[in-house]
Amino acid sequence: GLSDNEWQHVLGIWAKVESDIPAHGQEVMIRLFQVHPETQSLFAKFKNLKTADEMKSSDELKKHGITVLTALGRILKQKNNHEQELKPLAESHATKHKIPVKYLEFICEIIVKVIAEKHPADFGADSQAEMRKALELFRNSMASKYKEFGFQG
Ligand code: MNH
Repeated sequence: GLSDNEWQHVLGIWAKVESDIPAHGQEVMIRLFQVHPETQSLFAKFKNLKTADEMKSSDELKKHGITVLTALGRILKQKNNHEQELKPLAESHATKHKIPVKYLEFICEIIVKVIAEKHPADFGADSQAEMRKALELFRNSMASKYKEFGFQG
């Protein structure tokens, strides 16, 4: 897990994300689909969105970005004890959406990049490393829960 100090930094950065969850979420989803187009095909409801402009004007996509970052924020706030909070998410992503761990890696890296672009003054190399560590913890827990749900991920 992370130290108290590392969590304090991670949650301090997350507070900046929370200053505008819709904009951060929208940017994360659009970037995910543009950098890793194969991820878009897993979303029945977003398959039809072709250009970045179409993505930008989709209320559904904006709403989904909010859903994702809100859920992730709730998990981060549990620090090293996220089991209860994470379990339903792992279950749906393992058994219903069938999202490979690799794609979780993609989105986590994009989240770090988007925060870095939006908050360059507050999110230097050390903070980025701490955020990566927190997201790695999240991913590792997702991966081990996936296996409990019979999905190799
Ligand atoms: Mn994801 C639905 C959170 C990464 C594909 N996701 C949801 C929901 C939440 C959520 C919350 C709605 C409740 C549920 O179905 O469990 N998702 C996350 C978080 C991350 C995440 C916190 C990582 C961070 N999700 C991903 C990735 C993909 C993906 C990566 C695919 C590449 N998620 C989905 C799909 C749905 C979904 C597909 C269902 C969308 C819908 O049709 O409403």
